[in-house]
Parts: sequence; structure tokens; C-alpha cells
Amino acid sequence: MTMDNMPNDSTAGRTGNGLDRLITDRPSLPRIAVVATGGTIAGYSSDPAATVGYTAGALDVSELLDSIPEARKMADIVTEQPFSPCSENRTMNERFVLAKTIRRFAANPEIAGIVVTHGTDTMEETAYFLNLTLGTDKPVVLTGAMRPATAIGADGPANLMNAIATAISPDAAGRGVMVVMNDTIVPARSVTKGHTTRVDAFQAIGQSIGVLANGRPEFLLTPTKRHTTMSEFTELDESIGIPQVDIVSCYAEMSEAILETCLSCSDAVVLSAVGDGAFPRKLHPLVHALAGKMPVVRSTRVADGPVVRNGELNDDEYGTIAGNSLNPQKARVLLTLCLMKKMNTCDIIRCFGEY
Ligand code: DAS
Repeated sequence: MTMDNMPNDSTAGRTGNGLDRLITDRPSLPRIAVVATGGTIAGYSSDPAATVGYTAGALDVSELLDSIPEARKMADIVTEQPFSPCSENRTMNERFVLAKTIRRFAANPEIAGIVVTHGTDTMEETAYFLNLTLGTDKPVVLTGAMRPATAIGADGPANLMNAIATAISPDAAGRGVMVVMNDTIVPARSVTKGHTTRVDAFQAIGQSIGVLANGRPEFLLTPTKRHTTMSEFTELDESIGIPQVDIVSCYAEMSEAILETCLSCSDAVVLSAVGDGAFPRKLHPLVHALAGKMPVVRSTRVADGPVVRNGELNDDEYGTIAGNSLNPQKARVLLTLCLMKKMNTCDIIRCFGEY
């Protein structure tokens, strides 16, 4: 095909790519906030081949944006950087601080959406936390990177660009908090990290809700579980006190020791049980005793699928709560918020169905 007989795309710029369209078809730039919280997306190594063993959270948010000058042609960007340690150190307290920062931006009528850069290791927990605690229908989009900013083939710039494109998309409003990684838009409730190093590490348990091509988001689905403006957790803050909710990994031949420790040290427990919510029979009496003292949720270490009430265990008899399709780390987030609301077992069971 020669230049002369190429199809004429009147909406595209000279190069005909999606970014040109995004830039040229907007009369004035939408304003967004980029809130940076560290992670590999801000990672630095003097060795461009290094994809492991770099310093995460080393770069400032302005340096991240400098690597994608096109972003400033798509949106008027304001920035804030509340913290930068690796996300394995993220505390519930910091998540409440982050929620406050986002609420402040969301309350500003000039802000169209909010992007949060975050370490990938616990991004799914922060995303689900924000999904439950932010009462806004403005787009809130988390993104990160599997390779540091200095690596050959760094994925952060494209992820950040896509996150910004999603945050300014009018179609993104009201869909709850989202994670954008590797050209995919995944709702906070179902996103999970499924690989330790690959750039396609992030997956949806169930389905993603949209895709990005040429820097343009296309939404295919709307999340159906309660989130953001429909959540009953949006008034909570850290001053109430944050309970200690622990996750106990289950396996054949596990000892009683960890659950016995939970009896004295935890406010609530999530079992990362085997299969569809089972754990060794010899531990049933101990779990019964634990559930008499504190909420105990049965989740599963299996990547996908529900734990059904009164399935593997008679929850009515044992006083336990089935985790439905939330993985253990997200079950922990929801259970923490339920405890902060001082909910009884009936209400917690309801929440594990509704959120
Ligand atoms: N340690 C990781 C974190 O901050 C690095 C990453 O972003 O992948 O979560």
C-alpha cells in the first residue's frame, strides 16, 4: 500500500495513532491528580538489565511524569507524594491517609480523576480498601510496574500513561476503583498479582472490565458488587483504632501453634484454607474455640473460586464465616473494616455476600 491509497482517517492526526486522537479531540485538558506512593514504578538501578534487586520507590513522581511528556498533553496534572516505602510495608493507617488524600482531590470539582502509583506486591489490597472506603464516583485508578524505571523494557511509563487515559475517560466514572496494568483494566475486587516478575503479572479473578489499545480505554463490563458510592465504609477513619486481623495459611499437617497464638494476639482471623475452604480435621475444635472469641473467616489459598457457607464446614455450628470469592488478603481488608464498624457476625456474613 502506498501513501496515496492509504485509508483517510479524518479523526486521526498525521500518525493516526490513538494518542493523537486523545490529544486533538479535547478542547481543554481535563485535570487529574497523580498520587505517588513508591514501588517499582519509581524504582532505580544503575544496571539497565536489573529487574530484581533494584531500589524501589527511589524516584520522585515528577521524574515518572517526565518520562512520558505526552501525558501533559493529555491532562493537566497535579501531583502529591504522601509516602514512598515498598508496598510490603504499607499499613492500614497509611491506607486511611491515602484515602483522605484522594477524597480531598475528588471533592475538587476541577479534578476529573485520580491516579495512584503503588507498589505491585500489595496493590490489590490497597485497591480493594479504596474501593470500600472512597465515596466518589470519579475514576480512581491504581497502577505500578513490574520492572524498575531504569530497566530495559520498563513497563511503568506505558502503565502510567494508560492509567491517566483511563482516569480522564468519561466512561470510567462509577465503575469503582480500578487497576490498570499491561493494557488491562481490572476492578479492585477481582484484581490479583499472579506472577512474581513478569509484566503480565496482574490478572482478574473472573473477568477484567476493559482493555486499552492505542492509549484508549474500552470498557466491557461494570462491577456488580457494592463499592465506592454504594459502600457503608466511607465514613471510617483510623482514629477509631485499627484491629489486628491475621491470615493463617492452612496445609496438611499444620500445627495448632499458629491458631493458638491467634487466640491471644489477634482480633480476627482469616483462614487461607485449602480447596473450597477446608482445613485439617484435628484443628476443628480449635477453630470452634477461636470463632467463639473473634470473627473467623474461611477463605482459600486456591487462586479462583468461592468458599460457600456451610459447605466444607458447618459454619452455623462452628460460628465461622465463609469468605465467598474474596482471596485471603482482600477478606482481611473487608473484615478489618467490618470490625471497625463494630459489626456482629450476621452483618459480617452479609458484607461477605454484598462486597
Ligand atoms: N516491593 C514491591 C512493592 O513496592 C515492588 C513493586 O512495586 O513491585 O510492592
